[in-house]
Amino acid sequence: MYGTGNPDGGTMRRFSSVPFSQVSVTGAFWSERLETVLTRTIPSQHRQLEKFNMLRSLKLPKPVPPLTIPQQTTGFSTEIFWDSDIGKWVEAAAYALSHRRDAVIEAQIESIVDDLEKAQAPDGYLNCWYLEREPENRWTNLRDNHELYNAGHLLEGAVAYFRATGRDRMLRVLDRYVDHIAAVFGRAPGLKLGYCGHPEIELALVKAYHATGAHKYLDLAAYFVDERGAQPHYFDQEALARHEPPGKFHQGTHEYSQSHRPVREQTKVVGHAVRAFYLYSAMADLAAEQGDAALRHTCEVLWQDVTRTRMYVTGGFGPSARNEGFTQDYDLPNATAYAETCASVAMVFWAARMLNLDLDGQYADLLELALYNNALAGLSRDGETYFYDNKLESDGTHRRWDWHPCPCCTMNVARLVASVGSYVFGQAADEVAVHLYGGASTRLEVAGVPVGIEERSNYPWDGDITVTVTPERAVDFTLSLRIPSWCRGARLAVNGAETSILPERGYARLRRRWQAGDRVTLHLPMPVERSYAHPDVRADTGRVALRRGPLVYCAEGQDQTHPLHRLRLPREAAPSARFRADLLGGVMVIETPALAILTDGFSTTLYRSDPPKEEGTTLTAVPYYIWCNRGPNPMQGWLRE
Ligand code: FUB
Ligand code: ZN
Repeated sequence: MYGTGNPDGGTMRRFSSVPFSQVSVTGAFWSERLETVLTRTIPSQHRQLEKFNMLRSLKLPKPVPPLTIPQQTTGFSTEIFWDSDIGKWVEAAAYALSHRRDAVIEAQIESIVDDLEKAQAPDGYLNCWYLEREPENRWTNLRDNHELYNAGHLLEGAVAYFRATGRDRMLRVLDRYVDHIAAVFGRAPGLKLGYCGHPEIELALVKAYHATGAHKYLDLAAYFVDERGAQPHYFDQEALARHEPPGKFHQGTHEYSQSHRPVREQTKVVGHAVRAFYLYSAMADLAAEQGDAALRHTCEVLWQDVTRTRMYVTGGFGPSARNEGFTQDYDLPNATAYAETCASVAMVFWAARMLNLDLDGQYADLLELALYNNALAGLSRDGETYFYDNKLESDGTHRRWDWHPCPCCTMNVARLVASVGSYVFGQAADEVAVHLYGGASTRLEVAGVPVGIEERSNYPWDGDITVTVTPERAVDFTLSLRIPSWCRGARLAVNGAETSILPERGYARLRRRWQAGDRVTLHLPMPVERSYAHPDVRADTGRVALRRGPLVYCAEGQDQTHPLHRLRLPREAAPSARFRADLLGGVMVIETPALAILTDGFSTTLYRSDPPKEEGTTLTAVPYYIWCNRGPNPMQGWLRE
């Protein structure tokens, strides 16, 4: 029934990502994270899905059990999108199977597929919440109730499982569901002009198209993207049909779901952050598949907007808990930062797609930033606890969860790490790009010749990188190595001969006849750098962040000699980096001379006219992604200068 091709019908010249199933992750940093996710995160998540009744929700028992997740004041329970969490777990687990087959995981997925098969209605409809609790209300509230979002995640799980094992039973179930959806939504007479309040299904449909070659998936994705924001507004019509005033809903604005205007007319990144980046990912996909320059241009405009005004230094997005999303330009509070893990995972998806449209280092830079910092912080060292929101400052009360009433981030970070190899290499007809470093190898066909590419390094701890090229026979192609924008003074040599680097938009592009065993060495200096925010970011005025290479650092209270809030970093202090094998499994820490403000003379006095005394001390900073792995404690990402 299904092919495995990767149809490239679009006319827009582009790269494609080399899938992680063709990439061996060999470097210490990512091997450790990957192993943790495969051996601990994915099995423990299955236990949690069981413990919190989520797997049971697929079994549609009668009488209908009470809710596990109580309704919020709005009447909404996050249980309504449990199908999506299960779909995401299947996807992550399928990625684990692509690394190594595992009978237990396969049996767990098969059992989920059994339940989905049984639950599916004769007409193909498959949403366990509605089938069980309110069958009469299908497709009546696309704005809030995640029906198509759930379908999208199940579809992504089915595609991943099919790709990992060749088993297509789940994909067949989802294929029937997609046929049902296509018979309900669209522009033909009698169909509903709807789309989902939470974009997701769009990018899932493009994945299904890639896996099967069936154009119906792409057509439906294009319909959902193109119809979004059209007038009269579907969500308003739908509300009227439910006898509800259209403007009266929990968020009160269609910006929340990026449906406030047609997507091609959008110029500001607004609303819920995860929804935004899933939508833009699908838009970038469609731009590539359909050669749609307008859609691509919109993606570029939105990219500029978010990177210039609405992004945390850690590659986190969406400052506000109220809408889990964006507010105003430069509004980037630290202690209340939402910066949901899912949003950074979604940013990685979007950035990867932009990079395939256009080999421009700005996309890889942000992909790397979001991946190594905000997204990775979402998963603990032991792989079994999580951050949902990623603060940049804590008084010691922010803590990791072992599960969440809305566990979206848990499976999102798992599927990201399990597939991290997909973000390393990009390929065009006669060009191979290395986007990320850290130790990885692949074998692919370039200009008609099988070529092995091996990248070795101890990245992100140091920037000495060796890339070895092994074509089966000599072949001309371009090897493009990313020169990150954070790096100054990069040096490059081919077979020992130093070559000047003239990066084209962030890549050193080496065009030559490659022979087996050719070696490129790249040196990316990684001094500790200070980072200052735009002066209109009120939360960061007078503050400085520390970075080294791709990693952003933070100070945790337990590493300091004085309470963290009493430390400041003089501008002239010279920080240095030191590898600490004894700390957190081995990390590069930053140590810097600092000043501690003393309480001397304040014992019973709250205010006085003499300024407090200060004394010299050392401030220690650890990579942001690893904070809060020794219990909750105070933390600052932006240090007082
Ligand atoms: O609504 C589904 C998911 O749950 C969103 O993507 C997250 O932000 C969380 O609200
Ligand atoms: Zn999330």
